[in-house]
Amino acid sequence: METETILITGALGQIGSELAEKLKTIYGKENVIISDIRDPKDVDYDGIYEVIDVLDSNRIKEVIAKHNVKTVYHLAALLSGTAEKNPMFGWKLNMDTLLTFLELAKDKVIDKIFWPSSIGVFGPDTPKDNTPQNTVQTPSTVYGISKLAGEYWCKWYQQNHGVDVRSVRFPGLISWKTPAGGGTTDYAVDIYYKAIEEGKYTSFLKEGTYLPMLYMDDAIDAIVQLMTTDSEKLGEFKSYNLGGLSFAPEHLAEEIKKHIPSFEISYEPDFRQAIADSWPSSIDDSVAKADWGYAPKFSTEKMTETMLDNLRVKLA
Ligand code: AKB
Repeated sequence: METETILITGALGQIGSELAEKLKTIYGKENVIISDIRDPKDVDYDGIYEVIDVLDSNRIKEVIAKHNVKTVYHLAALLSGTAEKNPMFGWKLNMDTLLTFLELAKDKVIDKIFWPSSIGVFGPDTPKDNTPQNTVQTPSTVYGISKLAGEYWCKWYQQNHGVDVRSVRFPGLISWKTPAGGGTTDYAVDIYYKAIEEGKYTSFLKEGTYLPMLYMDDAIDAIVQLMTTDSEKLGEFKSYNLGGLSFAPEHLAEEIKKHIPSFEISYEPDFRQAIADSWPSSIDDSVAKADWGYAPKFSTEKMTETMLDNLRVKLA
């Protein structure tokens, strides 16, 4: 693997904390710079940490110059639930910061960008089952609007300035190392914590709410695969649909009961129900499979076992 210096923004979040470990094993600890807004004294990380507020483009340029960064994984963002509560800040954070990195790539300061989009780009008029790569996109959330606009910006910078930017539309991501924060799919992480801590869970989405989901190991493998694929194979910019799992809260409850028979689920849907209802239930990822060999491995059964085994140790 060719050595490159990498910067990850929002690196203390759910994706970043696991991506950083993976990239360190591939590129070496000295070549992976992680950044977030947290004070360094509150950060427990084995490697190079820089404080970056991603809205401060001068600070970004300073860190990029200091470490001669060539590839950026720009993960800092507000998710669907939080952005809906704070729309102006959600728009600013999600859009301005993407444009900062696209401009830096246009000016050849950096060579390559990974930027996550989301199933949030789809909306109530989108076909719900096996949602195709190219289809109607009518997002009804600030988050979804920002991700869809971001996809078009990426395409524009690629077509007009030759920027190498790569992207996937993440479904809900499930992991045990770092809790999710502010998303509509977060129930599928919270349920495992509460199963271990309290033996019961009140879901903020109602029974029968099917959403596309993915276990974090598969998501991290997808990022690495996409970023190491020859750009000729990818062609015109697209943010790739990623499928994997599709389930509703009661299915996770059934799986958890196989390990914790007394586990109980109840339902108190909140404002996130409307967001979930506007999103797909399952995703057609045939384009990602054909273009760069996307191949998720985790089933709901294997994911549940892995989550419970690891959380039992973590929460002990
Ligand atoms: C959210 O729920 O906002 C995210 C997403 C699907 O992009 N997890």
